[in-house]
Amino acid sequence: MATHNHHVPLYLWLSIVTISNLAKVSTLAHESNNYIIHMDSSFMPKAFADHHSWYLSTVDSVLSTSSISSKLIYSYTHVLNGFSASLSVPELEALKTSPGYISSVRDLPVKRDTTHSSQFLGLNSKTGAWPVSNYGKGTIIGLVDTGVWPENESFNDAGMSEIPPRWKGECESGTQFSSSLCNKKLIGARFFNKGIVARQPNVTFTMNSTRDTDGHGTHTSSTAAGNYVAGASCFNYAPGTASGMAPRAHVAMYKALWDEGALSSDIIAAIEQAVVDGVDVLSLSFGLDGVALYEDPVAIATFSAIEKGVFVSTSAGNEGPVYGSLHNGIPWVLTVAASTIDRDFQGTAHLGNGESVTGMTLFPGVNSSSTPIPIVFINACDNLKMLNKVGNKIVLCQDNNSLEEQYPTVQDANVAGGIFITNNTDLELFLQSQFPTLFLSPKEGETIKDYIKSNSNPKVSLEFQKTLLGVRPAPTVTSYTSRGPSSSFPFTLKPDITAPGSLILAAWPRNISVATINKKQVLYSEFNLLSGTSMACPHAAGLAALVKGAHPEWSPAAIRSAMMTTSDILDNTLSSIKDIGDHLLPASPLAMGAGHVNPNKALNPGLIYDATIDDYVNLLCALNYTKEQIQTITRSASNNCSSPSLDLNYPSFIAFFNVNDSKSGVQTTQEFRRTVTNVGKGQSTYIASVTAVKGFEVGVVPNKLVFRREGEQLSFKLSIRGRRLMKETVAFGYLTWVDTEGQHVVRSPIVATKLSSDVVV
Ligand SMILES: *[C@@H]1O[C@H](CO)[C@@H](O)[C@H](O)[C@H]1NC(C)=O
Ligand SMILES: *[C@@H]1O[C@H](CO)[C@@H](O)[C@H](O)[C@H]1NC(C)=O
Ligand SMILES: *[C@@H]1O[C@H](CO)[C@@H](O)[C@H](O)[C@H]1NC(C)=O
Ligand SMILES: *[C@@H]1O[C@H](CO)[C@@H](O)[C@H](O)[C@H]1NC(C)=O
Ligand SMILES: *[C@@H]1O[C@H](CO)[C@@H](O)[C@H](O)[C@H]1NC(C)=O
Ligand SMILES: *[C@@H]1O[C@H](CO)[C@@H](O)[C@H](O)[C@H]1NC(C)=O
Ligand SMILES: *[C@@H]1O[C@H](CO)[C@@H](O)[C@H](O)[C@H]1NC(C)=O
Ligand SMILES: *[C@@H]1O[C@H](CO)[C@@H](O)[C@H](O)[C@H]1NC(C)=O
Ligand SMILES: CC(=O)N[C@H]1CO[C@H](CO)[C@@H](O)[C@@H]1O
Ligand SMILES: CC(=O)N[C@H]1CO[C@H](CO)[C@@H](O)[C@@H]1O
Repeated sequence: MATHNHHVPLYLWLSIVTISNLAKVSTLAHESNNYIIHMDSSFMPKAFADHHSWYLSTVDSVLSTSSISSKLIYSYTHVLNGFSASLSVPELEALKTSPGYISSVRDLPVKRDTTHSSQFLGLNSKTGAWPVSNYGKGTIIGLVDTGVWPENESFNDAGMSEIPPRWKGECESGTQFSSSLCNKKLIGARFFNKGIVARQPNVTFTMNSTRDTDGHGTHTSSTAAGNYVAGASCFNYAPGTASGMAPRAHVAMYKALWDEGALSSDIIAAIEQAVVDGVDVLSLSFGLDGVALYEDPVAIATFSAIEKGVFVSTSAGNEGPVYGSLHNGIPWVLTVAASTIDRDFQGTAHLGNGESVTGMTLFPGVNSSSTPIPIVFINACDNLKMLNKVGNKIVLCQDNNSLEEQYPTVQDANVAGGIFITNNTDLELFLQSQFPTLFLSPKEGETIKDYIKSNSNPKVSLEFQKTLLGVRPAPTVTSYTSRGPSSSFPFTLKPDITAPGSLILAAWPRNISVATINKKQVLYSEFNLLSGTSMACPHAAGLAALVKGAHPEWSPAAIRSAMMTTSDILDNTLSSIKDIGDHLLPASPLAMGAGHVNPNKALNPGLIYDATIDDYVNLLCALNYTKEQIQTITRSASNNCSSPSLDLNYPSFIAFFNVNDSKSGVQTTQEFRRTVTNVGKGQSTYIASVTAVKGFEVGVVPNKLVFRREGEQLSFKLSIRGRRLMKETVAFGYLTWVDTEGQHVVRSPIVATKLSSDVVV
């Protein structure tokens, strides 16, 4: 894990590596495993001073005689009622008969999934979200991640306000991490690994402290709230002044993702501590695939966080472009997809005849010598033996849909470099190369092929490290970003929104290598370019901190609604945002949610779709969860299930038309009820407008909302009518409320789909 293979894309690498041997689970009765135990606190006998001593005694009472000490890992009291413990199967069985026991789940491993992205999002110092929110001044963003490299300039505290007096966090010291490393920017640093120790008693940690030995957490935390750093770049690519989305917000790091693994028990402890410490926003760039809400540590711990007013941003995952691949499809959090920004990284090949061609590259090396090198056209570069006979020349390779094979073959070969002619749309997988390379479009490819054909001794010289801004079209939805519907709760449309995720420049630990060139020359950098929904999530977290800074009284659901309904569905060519994972067709809301986040508009949404904790309880009731399953999430034994409803007051709509039976051609109508709150100025009138959903009739009643005062709430009903089994897989359109003065456009996506609406249990 400490060294990384650079032709494996980083975002894939980040998600594969962490599923270490912790995932292997023994079934032998005498062997212990970690469990998370949910308890009903009303059963606590009065003799106990606190929950911790009750849990300790509960665990001790079931331990077999061979156990020498208590195996309690963590007691939880703020986001979960219960504890984690290392238990054998007979011990767990005995525990199930203890007073107050509700349920238990095995401790599951989780998956991990700038200079310029702020400008691309329209952030500037003159108007909008930055000046209005005072750059996030006074808000606190907490991240559960791989730790932080505190010395990096992104965490300097020049210009920062004092630490808010309400802050209860700490800067814990540990291996190569002294508590004096915190300052007014990095205000908290804590680490959680007792779950890993319980699972692997002999484990040795690379760094038993909050110091980042991976880079992921340094990158995500500086993306959310890094301070200004002039002259940032990654080997001269993406040069400029780097800053996070909320450059004046404070950062607190909770390290629970380790080189040695990442377990739910540690993550719940980290989220609990963040809530107790007083963070305003949480950024969680990881998730668990295919688990029910009542077993998902993110769903469970964030429910209480939301209840306490903490906004939670999560990553959708990097398993796209297949439908239903999304994680963190949790109705009370923000689920963020990843898109590109308007920036390309380029290099140029100067041909011997004076012409030149330009392609994409992130090769970090510079060739000071401009001596031209011989070039030879190979066609498909997939034969290592043949390439090795070429000698010190540049090979020109024609991609015939086998770039995944050709690229590593050229890397292993003894050639001077490789130029690929390709249509591949996922080039972020290949750009950070170990050898000099360019990726040319078929058109540029023809120029260089013609040159080679018409010349007896063709030569080129290569030039790297060019950054092109204003690339069109942008944003585009990436193919790797995971798609909805959510298998844990398909009835709210997920993801919610898309944010910059591809080739994002942010801070990096100076001791962790960024690239290897010439087969063994290891390179370091204070900044690195990474891709993934892991990068999109902290963008949204930082922007949510700006909205919260401007509207401290808004609930997490109101902030989410403001971000969703004001997001953009058009790219910088003013046509629909395209999906790289779907032949560059207009991106569906199952890929990008409501649209691309627009922080300046999010400050002034006009209307919001709010939701309360009771609404989320009604939704859990409607899922037919047992009383115990609901209690694991809400922590309350008396959930009011008198009005169950799957129809959450959400700023988006998803309807399933997937009934495949003898009446599948019959028309049916599905209805949604929504209530909007006027957060604009007092009197205003909104008119509904619907863009067509192919094959469906969409109705809105009433289609006019007349508000007399600020804070007033009005309701409407949206109906979608079509065949019980629709013909296409996905159809979509939009409901837009537009005020008559043209000040506000409040847009919600509408999806009809015949994909499965089965819920994971
Ligand atoms: C890590 O550090 C903490 C406190 O600094 C200590 O309690 C714990 O035993 C250490 N863990 C390991 C595995 O060294
Ligand atoms: C842990 O280390 C001890 C002592 O070195 C050894 O006896 C034991 O087998 C090890 N346990 C595991 C699970 O590797
Ligand atoms: C690449 O695009 C060109 C032009 O659109 C097309 O002719 C060619 O078949 C494509 N090649 C591949 C490998 O997809
Ligand atoms: C690409 O071309 C090479 C050589 O012509 C051939 O061996 C290979 O099967 C082709 N690959 C694909 C994916 O078409
Ligand atoms: C970083 O690398 C330097 C030089 O190799 C070394 O002295 C220092 O201890 C390292 N720091 C950490 C925190 O690993
Ligand atoms: C819950 O149970 C009711 C009654 O059996 C059923 O109609 C409904 O479809 C179930 N809901 C879900 C989400 O499975
Ligand atoms: C449950 O909620 C309904 C309204 O949704 C309310 O009328 C009722 O009083 C509540 N019951 C309890 C026990 O709180
Ligand atoms: C409907 O179900 C039948 C039988 O399971 C299956 O063969 C068919 O493909 C399904 N049709 C659609 C449109 O899903
Ligand atoms: C210890 C460490 O990594 N410090 C570096 C953080 O970044 C600044 C500026 O990029 C460097 O000057 C430090 O050396
Ligand atoms: C791609 C390229 O131009 N590579 C050259 C860089 O410089 C070294 C040393 O002069 C050459 O060996 C490479 O071929």
